[in-house]
Amino acid sequence: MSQREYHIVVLGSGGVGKSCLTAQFVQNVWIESYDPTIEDSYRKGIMVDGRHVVLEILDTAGTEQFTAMRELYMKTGQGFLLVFSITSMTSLHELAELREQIIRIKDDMRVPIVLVGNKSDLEEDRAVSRARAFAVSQSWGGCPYYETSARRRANVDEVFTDLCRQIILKDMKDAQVRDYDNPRRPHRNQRYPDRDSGGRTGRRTGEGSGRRRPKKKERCTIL
Ligand SMILES: Nc1nc2c(ncn2[C@@H]2O[C@H](COP(=O)(O)OP(=O)(O)OP(=O)(O)O)[C@@H](O)[C@H]2O)c(=O)[nH]1
Ligand SMILES: [Mg+2]
Repeated sequence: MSQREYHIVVLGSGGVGKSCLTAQFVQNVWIESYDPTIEDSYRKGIMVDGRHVVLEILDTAGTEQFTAMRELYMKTGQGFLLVFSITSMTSLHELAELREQIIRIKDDMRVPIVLVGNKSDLEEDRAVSRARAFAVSQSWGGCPYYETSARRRANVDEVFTDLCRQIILKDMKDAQVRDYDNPRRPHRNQRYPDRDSGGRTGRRTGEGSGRRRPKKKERCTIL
């Protein structure tokens, strides 16, 4: 079974719990103290739907000063956990700009993103209603919304697994498009590999080739 490696970036304002979530997921530890992050990276292997994948997780600084660095990890990241604290409406608002920046830098509206409302154990200090956060996730193309508690280790595995699942799905769709667009590579579902004498495996276009491909525009509609 092939092993895939995916790059995940954890983003959000300072103090919302990015490092605590990451530490719980990777090391199963709870960190009570607050030590602002500069930048940390972790690796963890997990099983997702029967596949073994390795996650390379970048825990970023909430108080970001180096925009150039941010652009770099937004380019290399394949999936993003956008974290706010349910005790701070400002921390939710600040995510909108980050999301726009991700989409702009990657030039792709379909970037895998999970919206995470952390500190769900602090219900009495809640400043962001579930409905409000869910509405935001819907306005972001229906990305998943989870409430987590790093303190109680609630929904921690779920957010990373969901994001990973989205990345895998996108990877598969992108691979399909590449297969279609690269005439030198046979399509993985090609049914008649021996039909062309001389072992040609490229795309056939002419009348009577026996296999007609949909026009490019139609392919996009399917995806
Ligand atoms: N009650 C509660 N406190 C939390 C939770 N997650 C984090 N905290 C606390 O919030 C503080 C900040 O947590 P961090 O994980 O360091 O926050 P961060 O988002 O990494 O902050 P920066 O590195 O500055 O961007 C710490 O004191 C944590 O103990 C949670 O789920 N519940
Ligand atoms: Mg941190």
